[in-house]
Amino acid sequence: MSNIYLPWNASKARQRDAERARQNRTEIVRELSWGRVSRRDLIKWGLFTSAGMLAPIGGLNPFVGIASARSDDDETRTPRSPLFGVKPFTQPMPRVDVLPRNAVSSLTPYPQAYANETLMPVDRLLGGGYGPIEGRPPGSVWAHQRWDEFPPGACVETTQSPGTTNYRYDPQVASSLNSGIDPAQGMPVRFHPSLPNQNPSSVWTFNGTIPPKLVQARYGEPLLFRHHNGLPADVRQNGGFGRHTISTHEHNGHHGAENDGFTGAYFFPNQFYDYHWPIVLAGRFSMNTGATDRMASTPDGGGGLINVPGDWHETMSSHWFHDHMFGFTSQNVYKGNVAMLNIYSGLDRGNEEIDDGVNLRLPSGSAKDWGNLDYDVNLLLADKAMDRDGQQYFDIFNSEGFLGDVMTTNFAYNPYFEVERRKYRFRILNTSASRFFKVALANASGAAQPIIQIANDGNLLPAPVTLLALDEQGTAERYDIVIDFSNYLVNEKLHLVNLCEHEDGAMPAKDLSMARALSGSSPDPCVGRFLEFRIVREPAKPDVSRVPGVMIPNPDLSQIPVARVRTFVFGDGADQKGRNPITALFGPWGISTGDSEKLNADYGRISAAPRFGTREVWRLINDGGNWDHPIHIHFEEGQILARNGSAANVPKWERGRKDVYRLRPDGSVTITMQFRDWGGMFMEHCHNTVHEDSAMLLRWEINGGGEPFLRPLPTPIPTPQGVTFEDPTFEKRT
Ligand SMILES: [Cu+2]
Repeated sequence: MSNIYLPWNASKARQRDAERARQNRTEIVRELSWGRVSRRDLIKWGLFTSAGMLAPIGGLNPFVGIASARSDDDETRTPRSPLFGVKPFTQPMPRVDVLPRNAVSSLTPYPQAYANETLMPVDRLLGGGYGPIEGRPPGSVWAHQRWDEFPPGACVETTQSPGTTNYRYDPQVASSLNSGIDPAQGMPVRFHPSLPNQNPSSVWTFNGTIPPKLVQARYGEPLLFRHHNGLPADVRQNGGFGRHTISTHEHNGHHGAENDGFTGAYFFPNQFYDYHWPIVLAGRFSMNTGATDRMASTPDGGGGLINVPGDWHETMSSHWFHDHMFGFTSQNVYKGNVAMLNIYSGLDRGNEEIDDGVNLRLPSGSAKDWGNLDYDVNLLLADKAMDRDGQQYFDIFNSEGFLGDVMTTNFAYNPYFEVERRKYRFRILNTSASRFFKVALANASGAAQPIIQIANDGNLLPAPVTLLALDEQGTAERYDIVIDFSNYLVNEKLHLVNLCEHEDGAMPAKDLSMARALSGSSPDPCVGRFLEFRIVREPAKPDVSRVPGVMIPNPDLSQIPVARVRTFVFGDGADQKGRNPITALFGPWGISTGDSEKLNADYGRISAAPRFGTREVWRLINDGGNWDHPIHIHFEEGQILARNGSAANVPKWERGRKDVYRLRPDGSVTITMQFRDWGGMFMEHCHNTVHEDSAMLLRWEINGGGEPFLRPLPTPIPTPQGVTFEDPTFEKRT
């Protein structure tokens, strides 16, 4: 298959045809986002074939333009996004915007264990009448687990909003560490100062602003995350994509399911949802319960440590949170519902000076007791696409995935970042809808330079790994790296380079050599240099940070029996048995549990129910060679036991804990997890968000045997006037 983007030098006629086809496709996305057609309709009309391509259609559907516009290969291609003459590396990269942590007493109304069912008038566009102010499902099942035991020690309050200029940008670092950006200047929503400002309806983000947000949290200090939905009540005020209902997933938070952002527990405009993130080590209620192990600890705010219960080998660091709205995750995340969460601990406290025998002293800074960001930089990567007017848009090329042609870091098109001549930590997150990256570091002459990978997903590795290129990085994966700029000279420039070439959204087409990626010959516009490092000065203070040879060894599971082995097969040609249009999705993609047929997502159906307190082995199998799937399992960290059946195939950088598992074409991954501490309904799905929305998702539930969790849990059916419940269905032996 040819590349989905037309080359720049395509003829005017080809560009015109492709533009017309693009507009027709965006019309489909719009109708879908407004709820005027369903995915089921699109399938019925033949818009998806089993191969996932847009197909010619008959007279049944309202999109009359499509059939005539589709005549050859160009019709599935798209015109390049206009860059209005903007050159790369001409704008500074903004550091992430830190959301303020406030006293819980600042919240009105005060948060509570059970959902707040106080009634308010509902907008007539949402059916009128009255509905609860909090969108969390009511009752005991959705009450915060162990609320009295874990009263929140801080809160973060934010509102999902249409795009607006940021007058409260707080990077928590001096301007000299933020490439000279003056946060008081006000930052409009745009990919570059010379690109058009985005319309409020084109971008929806936390507080409606850019740069992307960061929340800082620490173990032992439960956080209350109050998320307001400030999106338009009119579902059509969305710029043609994105749904105004949201559910916020703290990606691999070890929290009760009521705080996980379950795909069916979404809330409506004008409502809020209180997410309670207790931030405890896994094993909190079964290991080190007396908190006697100093390695399991958290910064006390004054240079010391407070011990916390649980297994310190489960300490996590780089998280993120994003929308998980059923069927609309790809659109909403792409639109801007994405932020990062750095979790600090005694081991990884974000202070490089404190020398207490626990602190790993990773590059960060030293002014504050914990959470210094001076030399600890969050990088959110995403490929974007713009329409003729320069407005962000979303397209269904096909159900294999969505590719943008404009590379962004922290929402900025190919920026530069000024650094000192010392070590930096970068927390790289892939927030693309479908695209994989493969990141390498090039010096001025184009030679690959060493990168030290220290973490994979939320977890510091047992030992650092030095690489000349990182592995392919799927959507939602986080790779934390250290770059030592002291190996270079002041005034030198280096670049992060993407080596991974796509032809479509299904999987990487190939990984290029550095020379090939830098040559400009790739038809994929997102290949090549995307972030420029400018070494501007010697460090302000001597660099005392370290990258220790031993970081976090894996939890020892050798004494824990395997209660059950399960198999999940990910592929196409799936069926939908569910009849409820609220809980059932349609699409080519699905998951089977072992030898059963593949099923489309139905969040009312329970496909697995591991027993509380046990350990299981899960085999994740990709049954096709023409696509890859980055599979995310919520709630519990896993260890990879084997790739394609062999432990020897597990690379060094995957020998820690993970929460996203790239299966690779025709590949399989065997993992092991324990199910501990909290209960409720969770998910397992492909994190190619287009696959996820095309029904590659299932619900699993922790079977508490009646205590302390109800079983099976009722399925929430949200409405603006309140959440109702239905009995779940089951897939054979769960
Ligand atoms: Cu997938």
